[in-house]
Amino acid sequence: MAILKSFSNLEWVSHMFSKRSIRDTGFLVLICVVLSSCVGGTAHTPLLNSEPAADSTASREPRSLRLFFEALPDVPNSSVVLTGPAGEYQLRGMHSMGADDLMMEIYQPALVSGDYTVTWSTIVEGDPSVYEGTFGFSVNLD
Ligand SMILES: [Cu+2]
Repeated sequence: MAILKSFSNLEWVSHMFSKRSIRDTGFLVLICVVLSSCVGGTAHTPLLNSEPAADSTASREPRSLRLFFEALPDVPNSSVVLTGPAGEYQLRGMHSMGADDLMMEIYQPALVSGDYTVTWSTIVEGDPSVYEGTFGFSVNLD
């Protein structure tokens, strides 16, 4: 699976072609299969879970965000933006707890009832691709 994932990087594939290092038709077939799975269908995402969870409704004010991936995310090459009723929220202290996660504090302002959107971007260990995505959650403090 790790080998398949690294083949999904188009730059890497064209690099391989330019080096003329492909002599095995089986290898070519493999690349075609991998490329077609990238072009069509739903894009792969390494995001497995989050706190708050996607599409969930929190009844208490969330004070942190945590995103769980299928491999260790690279903190310096990651970004997370939280938007909601007050616009963009200030996050601070992004780190990993070592559980293939990104964790950060929701600094200010405090979250009130409403709908929120998390927009993230990251690179995970063993995969040169830059992944990004969006999910939403709600807060209902009533
Ligand atoms: Cu933490």
